[in-house]
Amino acid sequence: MDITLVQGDITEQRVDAVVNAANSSLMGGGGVDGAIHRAGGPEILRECRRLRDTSHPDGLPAGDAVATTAGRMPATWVIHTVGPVYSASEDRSSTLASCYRRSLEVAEELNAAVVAFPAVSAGVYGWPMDSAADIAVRSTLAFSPASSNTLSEVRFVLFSRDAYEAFARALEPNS
Ligand code: AR6
Repeated sequence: MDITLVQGDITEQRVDAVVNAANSSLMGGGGVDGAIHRAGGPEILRECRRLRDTSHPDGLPAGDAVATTAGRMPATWVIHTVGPVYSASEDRSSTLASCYRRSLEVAEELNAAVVAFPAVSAGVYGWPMDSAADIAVRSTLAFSPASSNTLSEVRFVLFSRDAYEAFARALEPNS
């Protein structure tokens, strides 16, 4: 499984699944969540509503992940995950690591080969970028795919140059 870095807009990626940094309501929001719903169109929200009406009446807990269509985006699926809000007084790293692990598990269930992640929690949820990048890279490297695994590439798609550089630094010791 290759790990690659791209600076750009995740909604434009030709991948099997894009991961959304959603909130527990699954009803959309700002940041990458807003961009994904805008680019994918109303079909995504329709499926999110269906999930709330069936499997997730109380919403999606932080650290978990669930898939919907990607609507009009080039990708096939959106994997919605909910990052933890950053706290200086409480260590929530394991919840952030769980976002990556659970999203990759869902990607495997979908037989996805290429999955694109944004920097989960590193925007509205306030996680410092260097730490968010470190957790993203480490939890992806620690992921042990099932033997039937189809995953070939995990692509981190970073919106800003600063975010890209933070992820490049996090990857350095492993390159
Ligand atoms: N492509 C790639 N990355 C993006 C894009 C994009 N199109 N747009 C923003 N980013 P955030 P969070 C980057 O705030 O911190 C929402 O309202 C952004 O620059 O999207 O997990 C949800 O509904 C940042 O580096 O997600 C939740 O309420 C990273 O994506 C809440 O925000 C994540 O920033 C989740 O906050």
